[in-house]
Amino acid sequence: MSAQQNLVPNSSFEDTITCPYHNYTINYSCHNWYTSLNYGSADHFCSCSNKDSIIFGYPFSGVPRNFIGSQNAQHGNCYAGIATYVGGITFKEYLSVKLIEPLKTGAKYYISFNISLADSCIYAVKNLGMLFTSSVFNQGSFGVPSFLPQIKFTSPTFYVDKINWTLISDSNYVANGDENYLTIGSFEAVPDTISLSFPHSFVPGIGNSYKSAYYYIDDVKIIEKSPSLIIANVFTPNMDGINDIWICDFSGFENVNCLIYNRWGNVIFQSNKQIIQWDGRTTSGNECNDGIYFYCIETETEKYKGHIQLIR
Ligand SMILES: [Ca+2]
Repeated sequence: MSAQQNLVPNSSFEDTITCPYHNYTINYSCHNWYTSLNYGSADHFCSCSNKDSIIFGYPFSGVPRNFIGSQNAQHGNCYAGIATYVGGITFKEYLSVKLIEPLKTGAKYYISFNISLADSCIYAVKNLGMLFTSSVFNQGSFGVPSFLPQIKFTSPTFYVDKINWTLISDSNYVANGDENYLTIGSFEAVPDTISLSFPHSFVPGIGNSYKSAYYYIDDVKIIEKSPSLIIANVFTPNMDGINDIWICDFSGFENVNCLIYNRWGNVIFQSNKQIIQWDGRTTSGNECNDGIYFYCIETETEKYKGHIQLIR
């Protein structure tokens, strides 16, 4: 299997040009990422941002505390943020990046990012989108662009969580092959919104920022799904040196959980290794009998289920 490379560079916003500063946009402080400068601009937040102007006693662009709320990074010390809606005016911000390589025509991709609604916001949206473009995305001078995102993420209950990070994902995107740049944001002219009462964690936002649906964003992933993973369905653990071990190579995946069940549905073996090796014994070391066993292997992007015939 080829390595499951994330095609999003600097995917957790940790690689900084300089610490984010309140007068700057993400373009000035974060490698790879950019935002259209002639309208709203995506922001960058990092825990290193201590030279910043102080708002309510905290750095404007800091982590966890910043001008619009308080949030620890989902990963590392930095994240990004965009306004998807601001009440009463036409205003949107977009977060863009050039992919490490273009997506492949016909290939299937797992796509995900994490969001958290900023604490001071009194609105939340339920639709977010991801737009792929062949050339640099430019919002132009319009608040609401006429771009149709290839992927729409819709929450049945609005994205209201201000405490935790919410994982947003799509595991079935089939590429056209002209996807060089990705842009995250709200692509509806007038998004569906819900009004929120201030929660206990309320922190004041500056200016009109609290009248917005402003989301922190962290850990953006685009990973090609493996179409041709072959998992053996028979092995012969009789110590004759031939096919004695059932091996599955999941190297490249970050998280692997393999469970093997007997025909009564009991887990008899478990592995979190990227190269799974089962020698036909239970986790406690007892030899398993001839017969059919069942595997379930879950990774961060995929789930495989099937059966294995054990022959001694
Ligand atoms: Ca991060």
